[in-house]
Order: sequence, then structure tokens, then C-alpha cells
Amino acid sequence: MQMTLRWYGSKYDTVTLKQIRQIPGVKGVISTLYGTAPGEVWEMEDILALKKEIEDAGLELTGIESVNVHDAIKVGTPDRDKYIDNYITTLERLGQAGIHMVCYNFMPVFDWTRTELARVRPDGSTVLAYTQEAVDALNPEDMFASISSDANGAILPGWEPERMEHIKELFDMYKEVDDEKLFANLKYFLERIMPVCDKYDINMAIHPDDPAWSVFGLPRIIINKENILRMMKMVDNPHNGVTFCSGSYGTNLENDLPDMIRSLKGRIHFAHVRNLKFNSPTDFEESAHLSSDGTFDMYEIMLALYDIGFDGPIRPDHGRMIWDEVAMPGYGLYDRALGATYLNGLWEAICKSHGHKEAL
Ligand code: DNO
Repeated sequence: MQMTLRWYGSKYDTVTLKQIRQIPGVKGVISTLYGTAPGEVWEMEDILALKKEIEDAGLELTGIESVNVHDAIKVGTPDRDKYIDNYITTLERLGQAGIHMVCYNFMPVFDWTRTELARVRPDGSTVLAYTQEAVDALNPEDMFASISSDANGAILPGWEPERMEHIKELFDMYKEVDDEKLFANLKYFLERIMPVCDKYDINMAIHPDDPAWSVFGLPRIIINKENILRMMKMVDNPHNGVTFCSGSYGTNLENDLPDMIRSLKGRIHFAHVRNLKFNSPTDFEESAHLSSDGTFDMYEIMLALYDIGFDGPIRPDHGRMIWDEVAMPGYGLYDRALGATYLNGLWEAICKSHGHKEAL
């Protein structure tokens, strides 16, 4: 297992590489060229500069989160091949730069959705939260306005202002797209990119839809075990894999997280591990990582990863805002560092109790 932290780049992140380097057990970062738009080809010199900056700080660039997929590909418009060609060029360059894991998502219009970015918990920390009632009462534009006013000045992934300016057009594009069509478009995309992934040994790790159900009437397919196994089978290549995100699949309490992990043996290329606290099945908040602070048994999740021989990159996920930190909601330093340390502790205990001399 390679413990990492997500890092948005020195231009966008409040957390520095030096700080990340000082978290015990964190060897690498998962990063991206945050300023690029979906569909754009990544320049080799930008990729190499990012890699060098990270390596100069004593860390490694363990993978990319994300190379975003253009909506033309998700919708399947006549010009999608142009954007897939661009995606392939970007993958080729990442492969040449020695990157072997790319996280992406296939969510229409939005990336993840939350209704509050700073809900106050009893201990005074603030966290991201979601209630279905709030989504049902809002239209997407209002939601964007309320989200951006709480973002501590940060640009949230998938909620970029330029994108939100076109939100009506984006919704129009998806009018004819249902779950089946989205599956077909994902298949088409994967079949086209698999040869370059095979050539450079790039593991593609699709991120689940968050929350794991339809929002604002848009189709959502990466939501449960059945659908994810369907996706694995429809393009049956080991490079076609998943980001197992406990906090996203876990939004639906019917998803049995350890069971899902076990069913994905060999196909989990990246893990996001965090906890959620449910107040009702449609009202949850992002708690601390610790099992007793939320609803999930984090030991069971880590044990399932151990049982399938998971040896890829993992990261603590969204952290609470604590100790007066001001950062991108979910992506401050302190609580993610606590999360990494806790997950490393669970992992060491699991490895040693299975007869290993040290954590694997
Ligand atoms: C949220 C993240 C997502 C994720 C993308 C992957 O905090 O987990 O934004 O990076 O869905 O493309």
C-alpha cells in the first residue's frame, strides 16, 4: 500500500509539499494540472515540471487525479473522437513520464455534490454535508451559488465557474442520455483508450458517482456493485479498474463496502478511504476518519483491502476543518494528516496480526 495525499499544485493548494513530506508514512502525492480544462491536451513540459517539483520536495508523483473527461465523450456527440484523441495523447505523455495510475470520473455535468461545505459538528469542526431535502429544494444554479460562497475562495473540482456559466447548455446536452446510453459511451471511451493504457501500463481508476444516485435528474451509473462489475466485464482489461472511494459508495447505505472491495480483487487501482456519519439515510456529514466518529467500520474496510492483496496508492479523503485552518473544504492539512496516520496504524496492525514483520 502506498499512502499518499491529494495535492492540487502550488498555485492552487494551501498545503505545501514540505508539510506533506512531514506526515509520517506519506511517500507520494496524487496531483493534476488543475488549470487544464476537460478535453485539453496536457503539455509534456507541464507534466514534467509538476513531477520535478514534487520529486525535488522528496516525494513522488504517485498518480493523477484527475484527467477529466469532456462532456462530449460522456454524451457521445459526433465530435467525441476528437476529445478522445486528445485524452489518448495526454495518457501517452503521462505514460512517457512514468505515471501509471489515472483517476477520472464519468459523472454528467457535476463532479461530487454536497449541499453544505461547512456544517458545524459538536466538536466545533466544520465538514462537508449532504441532505436530499436541500437538493430537492434547489435548482443547480442556486446550488452553485451557495457552494461557491462557502468555498474559502478555492475553486472546487468539478464546480469551476467557467463550467457553471454553461450549466443550462450542459443540462441540455444530457437530455437524451439515460443510464444505458451513458454505459455505452463509457464502453466506447474505454475501448478506445485501452491500447495506450496497455502500452504504457496505465491503470485507469474510475471514481464513483458521489452521492451514489441520480441528482437533478441526471443519469449516474458508477453507484453500486452490480454496475461496477458490469463495467469491469464490458471492457475486460486489467487496466480498466476503479478508485474505491468508501465515502462515495458509502453514501448509499445498501452498499456493503467490504463486500464490494472483495468483489473487485485485482481491479482496485486507487483507494480513497474516509468515513461518513449518517443522521438519516438522506442526511450525512463527513466525519473524522476514525470508526467511532462515523457510521463505517474502517477496520473492516482496511481488512478487505488487505485480503485482496491491495498494493496500490491510497489516500485519506476529505478532512474536517479543524484547528482554525482555512483551506479548500475537505482538503486542508490537519485532518487529512490525522486520517493518513490512523489508516497507516490500522494497516500496520492488520499486517502484523497476519504474521508480517512490518506493514506491507
Ligand atoms: C472529491 C473527489 C472527486 C474526484 C473526481 C475524480 O473530493 O474525490 O472530485 O477527484 O471525481 O475524477
